[in-house]
Amino acid sequence: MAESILVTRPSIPSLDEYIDEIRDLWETRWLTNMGAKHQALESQLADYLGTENVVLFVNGHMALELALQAMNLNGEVITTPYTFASTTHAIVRNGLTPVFCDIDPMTFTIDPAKIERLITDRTCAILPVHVYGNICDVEEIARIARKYDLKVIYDAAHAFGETYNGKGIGCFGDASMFSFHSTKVYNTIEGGCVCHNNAALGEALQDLKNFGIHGYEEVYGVGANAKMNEFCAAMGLCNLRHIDEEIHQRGLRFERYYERFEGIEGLQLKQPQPGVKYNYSYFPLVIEESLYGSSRNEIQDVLALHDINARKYFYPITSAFDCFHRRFDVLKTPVALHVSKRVLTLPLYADLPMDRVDQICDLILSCRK
Ligand code: T4K
Repeated sequence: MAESILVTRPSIPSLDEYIDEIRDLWETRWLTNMGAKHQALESQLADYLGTENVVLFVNGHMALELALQAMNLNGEVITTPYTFASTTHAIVRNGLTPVFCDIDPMTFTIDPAKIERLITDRTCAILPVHVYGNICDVEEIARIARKYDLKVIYDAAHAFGETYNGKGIGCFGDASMFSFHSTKVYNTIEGGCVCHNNAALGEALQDLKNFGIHGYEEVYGVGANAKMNEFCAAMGLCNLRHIDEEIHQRGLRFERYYERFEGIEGLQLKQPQPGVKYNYSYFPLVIEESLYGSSRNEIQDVLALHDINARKYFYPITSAFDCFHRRFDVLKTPVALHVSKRVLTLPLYADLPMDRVDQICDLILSCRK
């Protein structure tokens, strides 16, 4: 019986490499609170991501939530509903109001042509998502933000290591959040960071992640505890040594899916974007039942019969979540609603055997009618 295939599987270093990396923790007994591994990782990540400053966090969600808090925002934040729960929750948990903008039908990122009509005198920020590692229209978003004096915080959870016109993707906007969750291209078990180039913001982030403490006797702010510990930072140091090979291996599997599905009526594939170095984080497939003959749900069920777990990232759209009790009108973002009902993200990870990629393609192609 073939091994079950999950939508993703974390890459980890050899046990020996990890043990070597954490060995000194047994001597120093410095396990958390911005220790040596934490400091080393912040500096190595700034180099790798090509950004001025990196502030590490316990996970991507807390990084995003505290980045919004650090900016002292009030009012409405224009964002996308086509994302993981974290993006919208970070806004709402800050007491801010999400205003949902529809997405571009090709990239699934926020449609910049629809942003300006949503701006009111309460708008304080735009929170776009580089979903699946598809890069938002950063230039147009910057133009709008300048015109209306809005902050821009990118949810770059899926965009680790990507560049746009040779520039690290974390350099755009006022801040960008990356997730280092186990399911991501690059992981620190749990973890995340905020990239920024603003000293005051950096200080606020440091405060918020450590109770607002400044030394033993001064507490400047009502912060949280969102520090990355040394074991996670050690995993990050190891995984960073292998990240280019990780992305290369993912790319080979991504390309195989692409070759097998390209040009088939009823299947929409993620398109390459000019100027973007992609990280092969996800393989989303948008299935149009009226052209393909089978629906997304039917295909997911066929894969499940073979113990293959493809996922509906992202269904439902966040504005439809039960926790919001129909507060938002999902019909105002018809493209996001349409894509979310048709999308299936296929298994993709560095050591996914190529014959299993072919098996997944064969099963999906066998559903064509
Ligand atoms: N913004 C965006 C756009 C995001 O996508 C995310 C996270 C965030 C913000 C927040 O970042 P973090 O706070 O998470 O750093 C998963 C991940 O938990 C989540 O990080 C990710 N997005 C989201 C897209 O996917 P679930 O609920 O689908 O996870 P789960 O447990 O079903 O795992 C997915 C698959 O991964 C499993 O089928 C098996 C595999 N897996 C998972 C884990 C945890 C493993 O093989 N090993 C593991 O340790 O959310």
